Amino acid sequence: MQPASHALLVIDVQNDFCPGGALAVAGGDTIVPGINALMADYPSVILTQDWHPAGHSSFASTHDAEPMSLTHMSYGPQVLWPDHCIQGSIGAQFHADLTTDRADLIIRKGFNPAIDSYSAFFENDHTTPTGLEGYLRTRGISELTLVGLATDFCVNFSAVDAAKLGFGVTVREDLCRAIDFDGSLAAARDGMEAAGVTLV
Ligand code: VGL
Ligand code: ZN
Repeated sequence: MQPASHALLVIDVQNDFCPGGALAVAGGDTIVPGINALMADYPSVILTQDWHPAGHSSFASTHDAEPMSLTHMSYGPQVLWPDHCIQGSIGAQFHADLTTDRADLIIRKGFNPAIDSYSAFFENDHTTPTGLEGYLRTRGISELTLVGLATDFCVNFSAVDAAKLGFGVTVREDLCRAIDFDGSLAAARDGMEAAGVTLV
């Protein structure tokens, strides 16, 4: 068992990121048994849930644009995604086999209609906090292990933000799967390593 200062952060293991979902990540469902097993080693388990209102600004349909095209928001470049993880939808639910009972906290993100939120810590403006940092610090948690979907977007942004905030961060790549769009996985791995994230 890991010490009380160490938490497992499970990123966005939701139906829409699994095969058959709106933004399916290849093999996204295959990591579920391993994540469930890993929970036994951690005193604290935290889940994140991508949670967008219909008509969210990160959806291509909102802009009459092609899914996976790039646009510019006030906070910088933004990939326009297929509609996904709409609040209350089946697609937004956790994968049915994911053990959710162990979660101390479920943090939802991406609910602000005007700003996407890949990271569990900050919205994509890199300024608006989700509250997770305060939650972890007030509980004395300083070390994080990240698993989930997708390696190159929400896992990556969460891991880099956590490292910048001073948490010790390990990403279990075997328990993550990537969208790998336009070189995004290689760029994400470089960025995580540069930020001091341990990839295993
Ligand atoms: C994610 C794209 C859009 C993710 C969420 O969980 O990696 N990617 N929303
Ligand atoms: Zn999203």
